[in-house]
Amino acid sequence: MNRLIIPFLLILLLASCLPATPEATTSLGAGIDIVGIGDTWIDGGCELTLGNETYDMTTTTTVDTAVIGETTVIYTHTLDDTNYRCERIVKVIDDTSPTLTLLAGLDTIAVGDTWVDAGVTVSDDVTSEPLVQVDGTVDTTVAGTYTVTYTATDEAGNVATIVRVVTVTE
Ligand SMILES: [Ca+2]
Repeated sequence: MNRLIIPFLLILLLASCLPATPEATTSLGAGIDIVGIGDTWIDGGCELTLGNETYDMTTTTTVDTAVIGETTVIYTHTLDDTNYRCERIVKVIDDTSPTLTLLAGLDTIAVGDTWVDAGVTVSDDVTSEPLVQVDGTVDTTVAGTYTVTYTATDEAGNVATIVRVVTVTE
């Protein structure tokens, strides 16, 4: 009987002496993960927690904020021959509206004269030719004040508007 119990107790004793493997967790630090093109990306880093110890993970990924797109930043840390990994996605977006400028025109006319829309110039930091929509009509047969609204939209959906005031006099 004892011959069986003693090895069993020995095994129990040995098992309780083995160090428990601590649970590994990684946590992303707060950072700015959506950044406007040309702006600075602030890396919040990633921390590895192993039991009661924390380690700063490192990365060799670079984020090019001059280019629209998505980058997966990979953080790693090697400890006791184990490689730990953590990642975050950084998006570089166009968050700037196009710039609209009114071109000078003859915007005060007499009833019966012809009004010619001088138009606008438009530019954008990313979209080469943003779409420009023109709203508003000028009735040159009726005296009054009219507005013409130009709306420019870049490929990212950023919108800018500018208004031209046209006066038709008696
Ligand atoms: Ca833009």
